[in-house]
Amino acid sequence: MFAPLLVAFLMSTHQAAGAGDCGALDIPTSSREERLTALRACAAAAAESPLDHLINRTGKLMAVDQRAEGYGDLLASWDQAELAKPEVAQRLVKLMQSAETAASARTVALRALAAIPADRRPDGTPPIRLLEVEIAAVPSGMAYDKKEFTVAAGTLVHLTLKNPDALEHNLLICSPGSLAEMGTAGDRMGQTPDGKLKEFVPDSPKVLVVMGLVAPGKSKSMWFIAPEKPGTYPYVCTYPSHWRTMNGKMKVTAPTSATSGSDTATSQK
Ligand SMILES: [Cu+2]
Repeated sequence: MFAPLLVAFLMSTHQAAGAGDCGALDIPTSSREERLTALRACAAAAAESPLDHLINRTGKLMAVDQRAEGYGDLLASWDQAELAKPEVAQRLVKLMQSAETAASARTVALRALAAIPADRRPDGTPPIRLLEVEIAAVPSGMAYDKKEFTVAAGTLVHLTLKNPDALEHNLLICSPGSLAEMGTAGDRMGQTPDGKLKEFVPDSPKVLVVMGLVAPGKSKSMWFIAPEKPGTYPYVCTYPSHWRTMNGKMKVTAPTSATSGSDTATSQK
């Protein structure tokens, strides 16, 4: 359901780009300064403080939403003292824990909470687990260099995809058991006129995390929260015909109670 929304959103932001004021906040390529300027304009128009306005907008993000990266970058770099104010920090906890909040919004909220020193977060905020993962396309290999990685449920993951190959590649994390289904869905999109525009991301609730196409020689990073349910979640490039060899496994384990009390950060590079 989100792929058409994503395309509609991208088209609307391109149209809004010329309008100045508010639009730059939602444009994936905006710099931090451009986003901040846009946020102040949006917030003034809504008669809210910039921070309140940003948190309000975060609550309205969709499950998979390209705006989340920009919102998360802004919030995570916000003045720590403002984020740590009890009313602000509690809103972030509520956003992160609410069943009504979309996955993208929960990720933005957790990134912001991680930016607050642990001893200044609201009582009851669980310790935050952070994992850095780096995956690269193998040049001329039609494969990722990393065939699997392991993460505890609920971990905040920062994933980077490097592409030193001559072809474009994406990376989707999908529901357990759906590798072939998502791969063949990507193949079919290669035969439709708007497949490329949708970055070959199948329109399916089984697509949980989306890293859009990365051009040759480029890299992209994104944030997401590892699923709560332990299991093996395939990751795959859905550029037509790549999926059979260009895939791997994200193994989600039950969270360990050993980490209670303090944050943990690990890296799988
Ligand atoms: Cu690929």
